[in-house]
Amino acid sequence: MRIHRKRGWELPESAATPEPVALKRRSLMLAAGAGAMISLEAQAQWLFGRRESGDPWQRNPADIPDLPPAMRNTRYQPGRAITGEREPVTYNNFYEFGSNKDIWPTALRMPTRPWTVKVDGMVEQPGEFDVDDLMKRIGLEERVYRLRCVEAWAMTVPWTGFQLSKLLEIVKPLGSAKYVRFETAQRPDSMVGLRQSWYPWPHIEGCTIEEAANELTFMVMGIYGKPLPPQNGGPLRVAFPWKYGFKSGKSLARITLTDQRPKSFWETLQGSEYGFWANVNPEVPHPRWSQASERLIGSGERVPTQLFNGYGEFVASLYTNLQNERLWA
Ligand SMILES: Nc1nc2c(c(=O)[nH]1)N[C@H]1C(S)=C(S)[C@@H](COP(=O)(O)O)O[C@H]1N2
Ligand SMILES: [Mo]
Repeated sequence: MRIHRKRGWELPESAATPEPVALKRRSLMLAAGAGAMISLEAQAQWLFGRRESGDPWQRNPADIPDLPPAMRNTRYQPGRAITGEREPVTYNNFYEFGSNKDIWPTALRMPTRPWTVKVDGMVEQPGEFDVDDLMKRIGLEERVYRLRCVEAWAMTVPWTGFQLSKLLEIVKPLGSAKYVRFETAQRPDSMVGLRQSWYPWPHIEGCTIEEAANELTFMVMGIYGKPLPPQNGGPLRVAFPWKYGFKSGKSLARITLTDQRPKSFWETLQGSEYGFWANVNPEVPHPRWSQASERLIGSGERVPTQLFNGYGEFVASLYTNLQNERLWA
């Protein structure tokens, strides 16, 4: 298969944090609880891995199993504070549920289990995978990634998931596969935004096979150690931390390997503003605003935008022979 991974970038196992982050968080809670007289039941809930029943932005723990503890991969350092837990799960872009940022209560009505994702097209071993089986088969890790929306806001988010390349190893892309197409599920019962028929549903996004195989491309199933809620693209979404957020398709139903460059949802809507590559670049303004700085959700602080959102060491080499392409927006 045509997947070239830069082995030289990989760190020895010993460089990763040996401690499951979820457990660490729980023992911190216990330490706090000792002083604050948190009830025994509350402490037991943390010990046994139950989600707080008071997380209104999560579906009922009875519907979705807890995530197994995942170790944080310290190879990816965000270089700024993690955004407070509440913001990333209550400030979202997910047009299938509506075009404002407050869609989380609507999105929570979408059941995310059972859920399968079809992987098809130019692969030796196509299949339809149950997401929980896939997670057990591949294993999970935590990565703290910067997230940069094209609208010039940003967050810093601990995602739990697995590298997309590991799924590609299972399905074995054919030599003819040049692109990967990501298709979001269409669930008209809960996705009320689908009624806005002027949008080109389903939501499609795409990347090259080299981008898909890059070590940064991450399939996300959790956030802050908890199952990924629907508003963030639960149960399974992709994350390209060096690209504008709109490239990261949510609640995926299908992943297709193809020799045709996928035409994305946003490109179809407004190709002059939202192109295929959409790599973050502070020096290339959006037609209607500057991309030189970004606003951090939570603190409200304005910080300079970084080329490739700060991930150039991992991805710049993907683009050296593509000078004629519109790489930035
Ligand atoms: N299916 C689908 N995926 C989507 C979107 C969408 O509207 N529909 N919005 C995108 C945009 S514009 C951004 S910035 C990110 C936001 O992800 P978050 O809500 O987890 O921060 O999701 C992306 N993925
Ligand atoms: Mo976005």
